[in-house]
Amino acid sequence: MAINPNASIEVTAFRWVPEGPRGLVKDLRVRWALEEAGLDYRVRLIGAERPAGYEMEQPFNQVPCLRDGGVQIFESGAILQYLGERSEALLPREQEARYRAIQWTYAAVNSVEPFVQFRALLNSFWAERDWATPAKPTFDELAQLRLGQLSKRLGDKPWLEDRFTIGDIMMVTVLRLAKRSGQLDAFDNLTSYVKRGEERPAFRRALADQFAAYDQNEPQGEAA
Ligand SMILES: N[C@@H](CCC(=O)N[C@@H](CS)C(=O)NCC(=O)O)C(=O)O
Repeated sequence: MAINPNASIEVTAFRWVPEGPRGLVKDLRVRWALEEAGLDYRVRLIGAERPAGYEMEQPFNQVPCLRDGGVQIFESGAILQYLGERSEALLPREQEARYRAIQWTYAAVNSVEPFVQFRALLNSFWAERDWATPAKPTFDELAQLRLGQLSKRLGDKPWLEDRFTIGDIMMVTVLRLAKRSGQLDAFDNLTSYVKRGEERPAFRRALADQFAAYDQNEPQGEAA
């Protein structure tokens, strides 16, 4: 277990969320990367009432943020890249391979996640809005297009490039959201890719730790 209250690296996470988003909150990406790298870290749990000045750490008042000595960054992609620079287990050292990994983190959050995420929101937070149901086919169509292209590119490879990298951490966590909405049903190789990621011991530890926080805490002003 790499969680260590005295560690220099600190990541923010929610102390409690309702059932729906459990296992999908984006501190999971960072926890997973830290576990893969074998780096010690501590988790700062926050609630609906953000700590004073938190928006100076994360301008959108979201999780995750990372602190490591004098370094303070937000955005899970930037955080994964930072951790990749700390550990070759996450990011190859050779320049071309390094950027091939990094490109997939951008692809995951920019080319795939928007369609998958908005579709998931239409099923949850936005479900009661009168525009939610009519909007679903559009997001499904866009998600299916991107997922089909990704499926073709992955083919029968285990990972996006010739080894596991931060690109896979980002893509698998994005695809887990797609899986929840049934968007992966048509893509056997993407379903297996997600399973391969979820079977990694580091992922399992990260997920268990995220759930442990929710199980140990009660909502404090969060919408239950
Ligand atoms: N682009 C950001 C997104 C972070 C994000 O969406 N965080 C969500 C949890 S998964 C959050 O904090 N939501 C609460 C809010 O927006 O107030 C990243 O990848 O770090």
